[in-house]
Amino acid sequence: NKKAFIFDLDGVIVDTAKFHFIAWQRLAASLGINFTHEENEQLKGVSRVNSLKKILEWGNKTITAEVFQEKMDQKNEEYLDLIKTLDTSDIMPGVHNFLLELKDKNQPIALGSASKNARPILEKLGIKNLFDVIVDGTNVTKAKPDPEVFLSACSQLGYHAHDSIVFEDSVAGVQAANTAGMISIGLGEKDILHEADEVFNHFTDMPEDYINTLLNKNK
Ligand code: G16
Ligand code: MG
Repeated sequence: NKKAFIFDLDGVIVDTAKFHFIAWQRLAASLGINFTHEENEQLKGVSRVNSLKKILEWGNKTITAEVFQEKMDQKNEEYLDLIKTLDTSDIMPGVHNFLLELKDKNQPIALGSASKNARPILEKLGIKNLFDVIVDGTNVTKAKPDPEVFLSACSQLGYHAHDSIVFEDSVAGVQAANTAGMISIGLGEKDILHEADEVFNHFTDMPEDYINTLLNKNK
């Protein structure tokens, strides 16, 4: 009895949202745009390009293609600087144990992230070797809510979408999983992630033996 377990990165495995927020806020300020926490919520799971497009839209600002590229690079440099000190202690509560339990049960594990920085981040966290397949922002052309990232992950693992389970913290990511026909488990607030099949605040809030429950669950 096996399923493909697919994990989002930012907001599920590690709380990088706060660093994305700081980096985007500085970037927005450099363009004379005020960027709020609420707006940052809407950028969760959204690719770098689409995030900048949205910020410009909210700020009613247009820039040339050249400046757009510069600003993207600037944001990423800032972000990389902020995450320099990430280590094992930054793995979100319960995640490490959950991954080890899956390994113990011989279940296939994949990463499905929009981030182009996913691989170096997993290395910093010391858990890259736990993933059988990694699909990130450098491997896909269509961003969440498009299901491409998750479909690619499950097919690389050799599983059908309906035998796959996605762990997501973003609305766009939950929608991507649902569109793919996968079981969607939301990590975060129930009222925001109401489209998910089930929602928990953290992995530590999952009931005893939840992996077995999932293995017997159908979409
Ligand atoms: C993450 C974050 C997004 C971020 C995106 C791109 O996706 O949730 O906020 O904009 O990656 O990241 P980068 O600029 O590092 O390429 P996910 O899918 O891991 O939640
Ligand atoms: Mg996320």
